[in-house]
Amino acid sequence: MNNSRRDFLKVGAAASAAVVGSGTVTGAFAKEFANRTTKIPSASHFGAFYAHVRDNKIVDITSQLDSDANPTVMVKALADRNSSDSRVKYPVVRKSYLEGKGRGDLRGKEEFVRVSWDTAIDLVAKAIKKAQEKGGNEALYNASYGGWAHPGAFKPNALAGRFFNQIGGAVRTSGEYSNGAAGQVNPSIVGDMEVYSIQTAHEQIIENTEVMVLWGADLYKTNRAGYSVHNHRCFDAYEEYKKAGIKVISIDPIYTMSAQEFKADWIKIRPGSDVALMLGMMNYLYKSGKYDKDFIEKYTYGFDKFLPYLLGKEDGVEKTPEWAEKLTEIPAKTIRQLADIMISKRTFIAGNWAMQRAHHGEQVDWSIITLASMLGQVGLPGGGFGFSMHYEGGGDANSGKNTIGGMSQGGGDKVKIAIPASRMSDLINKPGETVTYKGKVIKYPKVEFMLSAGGSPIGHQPDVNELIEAMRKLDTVVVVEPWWTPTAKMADIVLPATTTMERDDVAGAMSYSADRIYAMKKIVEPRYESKDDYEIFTMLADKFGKARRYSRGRTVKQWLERLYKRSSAKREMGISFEEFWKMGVIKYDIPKSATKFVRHEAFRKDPVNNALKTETGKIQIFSDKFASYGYEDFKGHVMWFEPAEWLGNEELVKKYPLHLVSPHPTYRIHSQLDNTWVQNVHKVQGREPIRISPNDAKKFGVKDGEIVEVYNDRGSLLAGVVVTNTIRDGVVAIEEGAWYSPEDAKAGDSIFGGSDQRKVRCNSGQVNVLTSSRPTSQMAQATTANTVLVSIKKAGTVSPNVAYNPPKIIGA
Ligand SMILES: Nc1nc2c(c(=O)[nH]1)N[C@H]1C(S)=C(S)[C@@H](COP(=O)(O)OP(=O)(O)OC[C@H]3O[C@@H](n4cnc5c(=O)[nH]c(N)nc54)[C@H](O)[C@@H]3O)O[C@H]1N2
Ligand SMILES: Nc1nc2c(c(=O)[nH]1)N[C@H]1C(S)=C(S)[C@@H](COP(=O)(O)OP(=O)(O)OC[C@H]3O[C@@H](n4cnc5c(=O)[nH]c(N)nc54)[C@H](O)[C@@H]3O)O[C@H]1N2
Ligand SMILES: [Mo]
Repeated sequence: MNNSRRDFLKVGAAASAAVVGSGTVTGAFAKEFANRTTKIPSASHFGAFYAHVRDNKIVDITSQLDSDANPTVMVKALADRNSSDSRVKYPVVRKSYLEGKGRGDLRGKEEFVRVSWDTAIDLVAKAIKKAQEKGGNEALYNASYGGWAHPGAFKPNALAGRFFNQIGGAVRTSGEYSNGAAGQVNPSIVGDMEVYSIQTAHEQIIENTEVMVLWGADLYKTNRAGYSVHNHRCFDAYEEYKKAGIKVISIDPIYTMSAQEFKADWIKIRPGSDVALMLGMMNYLYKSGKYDKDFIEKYTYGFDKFLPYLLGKEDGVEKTPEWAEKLTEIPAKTIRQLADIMISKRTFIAGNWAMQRAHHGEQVDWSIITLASMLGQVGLPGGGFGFSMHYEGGGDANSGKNTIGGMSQGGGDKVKIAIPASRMSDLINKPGETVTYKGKVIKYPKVEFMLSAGGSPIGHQPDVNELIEAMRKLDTVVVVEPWWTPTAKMADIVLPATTTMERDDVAGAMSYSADRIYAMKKIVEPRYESKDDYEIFTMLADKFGKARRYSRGRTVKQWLERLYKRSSAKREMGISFEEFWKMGVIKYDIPKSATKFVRHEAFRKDPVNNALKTETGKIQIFSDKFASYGYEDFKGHVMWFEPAEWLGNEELVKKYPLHLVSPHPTYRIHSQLDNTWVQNVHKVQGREPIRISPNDAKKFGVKDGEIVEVYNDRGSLLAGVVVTNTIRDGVVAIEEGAWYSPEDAKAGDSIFGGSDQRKVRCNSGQVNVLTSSRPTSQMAQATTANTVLVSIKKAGTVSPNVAYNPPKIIGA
């Protein structure tokens, strides 16, 4: 083994150290700067950083280079965001709501009135009690999704959940937007969600992998930010992938950042057709006798029950490469070649999550697992599959130590209704109706009260026009936010939260490497009247006589110390909390043995003692349990189901000829940072870019740099054209997360106008006005944000985009 491969992590560290010490002139500037500012350590999803502060102002942000190997520009925008004009300054209440008139129909359209904290908290508590009287706790909906607000221990969604649990619970969500289809079925297929599991170590890939198939995985882009605090070390590893000469094949409608970096071969798949491609490959592998019969025999169950389908004996349609060519538009010859390369070389399939955020998304990982089983390399170093290489530095070796956890939601939830994430509009619109979910049936209760903290439903929910109309039916909507996001604008009561820069917190990182604990120290004083999420929910709990139970009488510092107690730093290394807080960061070594980790190796070595937690202990190519559910659109084995919207739908394509995908943003986390200067790097005339191929641009008569209207039956938006060869013909891409703002938002402020929600164009390019809330299937009921057809045309006259303006506030 060559040294540079083995030692790449060390090399990465040395390279960043060199940056710190370089240059005498810059050194002098740094010294002068240091004399005038205080340097305070903190951490974010974008990386660990120091804030340089003078007179309660953040004058610069620099990265903690020994914890962030390859910083991105996004971390710099955090200062701007903190002091942005789009901060929520005071508690406010929508005018008619405050006047006791309700008028939920005016949500998002009406000005707010500044009130005191007492009044605001009182009104929230009253609304909760009113809803409880009407429908019990089932009338309360805790819409605090996800935990993407920040990487600290005091996550707003956990704090909200903790509050509701103290008062008997609320309706919650189950599963995710991220991987709500695959994550719900994988455990029954391979005994683990796989989407959040430690991946085969980079070192094993570098040493052993000959072919890396990026099946929609954009490693370079989605690893720019992390759920905890991204260390960006994977980019050093990827350099070693390149040096090791790994052949990279990218199967994606976009020639992604990663494809470009790796100079990958590009398979320009039609969105939504990957399962057909895989079935074509599997059919070929079977008929040519090239597949790994021993692996199938020893490690899988039910191949014989899948074969009749693959060979067309069940439905009269054999899933040949020619059959797959028609669906995928990938030549049958290429399909065979792809299968041949993968069976003859040590091949690693890096799956993604976007493919399963699509109609019948449940089939995607299952097909990859079935294909990988036929290839027979599961559990071999550098072979098999991984569904998280693109996430949280997947491939990072694990320290084997404990970092630090977050605040728990505690017990007390008596509601027991968790609706699948992404069913939120249905929840509001369809009380009394039922929904199937993983073999069970859930009845939607009638919700009256909705609270969101630490997430942005008007950002994340598909078919956002449907959600806006649904939210207007509720009795009360409460949003806890530091910024005037479109979700805050849709509230009756907005409670201004401090940011992580305005209070103390801690973060463990990363999910897979588990080798850092960061102090997230208070950097500046809270802006205006904002309060910490913890304080806000303690105040609310107090209205129900539960403040003591909520807080256990502990201050934030006391909680942090308590959470820290369980870390290896305290338990094994004996570092006191005070020492940690003074140092600002704790680093654990990664043992050499961890770099040998190969996913599923234990199962491969001993499938009896290390049986998978599945029905048979083996990989379920067929699942009797799944078959027993009797669903129309999800059966006992992998199948090709035609998506409701895709380029293969000849009728629909006449009206809406382009497939729209909405990848995760390169310069944001979802909607976060959309209100900062860093967006100038990519926005076009202040709107979200739409990527389109040169052929399509010509066909639709649109030019690079101009604003166009993108539309379908669900809505329309304005986006800025980027003509590029890096997207396949027939496909356009708009990244998710632009702040919704209808074109008729009043000039001077940004209160939504628009009597007909579906007709008003979104002026900033929020892609979810176009996506559909159709579920993946009766099984997982997950989001299908990538199953969308649209058309585009010239925009005509446009007005300024006021998405980032606060609304009009009376008395402020
Ligand atoms: N079309 C389309 N839609 C998608 C997706 C897609 O691929 N395509 N992806 C989906 C996926 S996978 C996800 S995970 C979701 C993400 O959806 P969200 O989780 O809603 O995304 P964020 O915009 O990160 O929301 C975090 C919110 O927390 C707020 N916040 C930050 N700090 C604090 C704090 O200290 N206190 C409080 N109270 N709030 C704070 C931020 O301002 C922001 O509004 O989007 C989903 N939506
Ligand atoms: N910078 C940044 N990083 C992030 C996030 C962020 O907001 N910003 N969000 C984080 C979160 S919450 C999540 S869930 C993950 C998301 O991780 P992913 O879901 O994997 O990421 P996406 O960017 O949505 O999609 C990746 C690729 O899938 C391709 N794709 C779309 N449809 C198809 C299809 O039908 N077939 C194939 N083969 N490819 C398709 C897209 O073109 C895109 O290039 O990213 C995480 N990382
Ligand atoms: Mo996600």
